[in-house]
Amino acid sequence: MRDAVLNMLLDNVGNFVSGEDISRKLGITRAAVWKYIRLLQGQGYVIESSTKKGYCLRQIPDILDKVLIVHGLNTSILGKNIEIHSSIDSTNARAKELALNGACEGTVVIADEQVQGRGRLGRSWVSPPGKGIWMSVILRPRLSPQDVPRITIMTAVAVAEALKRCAQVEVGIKWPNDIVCSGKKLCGILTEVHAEPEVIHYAVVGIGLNVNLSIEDFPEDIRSMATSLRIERGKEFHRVDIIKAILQEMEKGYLQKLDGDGFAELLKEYERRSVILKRRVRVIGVGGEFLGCAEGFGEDGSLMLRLDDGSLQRILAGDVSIRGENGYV
Ligand code: BTX
Repeated sequence: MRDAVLNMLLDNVGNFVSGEDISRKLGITRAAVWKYIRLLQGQGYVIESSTKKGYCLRQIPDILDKVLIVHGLNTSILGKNIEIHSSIDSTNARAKELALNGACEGTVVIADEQVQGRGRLGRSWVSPPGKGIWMSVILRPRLSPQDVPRITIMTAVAVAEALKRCAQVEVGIKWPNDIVCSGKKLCGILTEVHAEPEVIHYAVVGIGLNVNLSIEDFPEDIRSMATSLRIERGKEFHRVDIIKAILQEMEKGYLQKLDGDGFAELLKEYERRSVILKRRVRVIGVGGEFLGCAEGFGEDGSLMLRLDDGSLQRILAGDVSIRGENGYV
């Protein structure tokens, strides 16, 4: 019932809704309406109340409230099932568990805090409470397993588009899985799949986006290479607005851009935003380290690297890190 009251207020943000209308529509007493209004106020919603006019939602807090995410979310798959945690080990770990147990495609797991947020290759992802988007999406793509990197590419472009729309920020993409701003890491994407040679059972796409972190929120050893929207734009953002925009952009990409002409178009967009294309980069992999010029990206999401001896090397995203010749980018 609290959610229904909130939905009515959200349908009329900035305008009064009478207590009588709410009580009639929801079939509850005026006293019960007042009880839910008090509850919402206690959760940070600024609701003006007037004995004559009723209730008016004036301000929405930056909290991960499922009602806020679902309200006006015009997707058909992504976000139809949403699980929100105040604290969790890792949203990717939880999403994988759900996917294994048959959770539907488009299930989203979001946490206010992760205590064991994970990056690639066993690295950790700093995910303090209340300040970032730590989210994982379950997909069941009909792609061949070797094309899985396309999902990371699609997600990177979707996040970039969402950030342009919601935070007026132009970000770059650093192959294979980073979103960068001012040469620093703003967001990381971790795509994990459960597949057999011919078929993908599920993919879990984890997105870690630093929204309202200040520099002190990052451990000292990554301060020189990490950033947040707040640091870049000098103001705070509502995480829910960005979550919705990401889900909408991701769904568009998922349905239209993972194969055929759609993917060719997506790759162009990816290349336009790439911060390594036509630049010399250092590739650090299990087999060692080498330098070359990033010439382009393959249909399978691999990096084409021109080595100094003139040969072209195809690098798969899985197990490498990329650095600029002299630093992170
Ligand atoms: P990555 O392996 O490319 O990056 C991890 C590295 O980035 C770390 O070793 C550290 O140097 C640096 N780093 C750690 N935390 C942050 C941060 N908050 N901002 C900037 N740099 C950082 C990137 O892996 C993929 C990260 C995905 C995170 C999401 S969050 C939701 C989901 N759940 C989960 O456990 N992981 C994903």
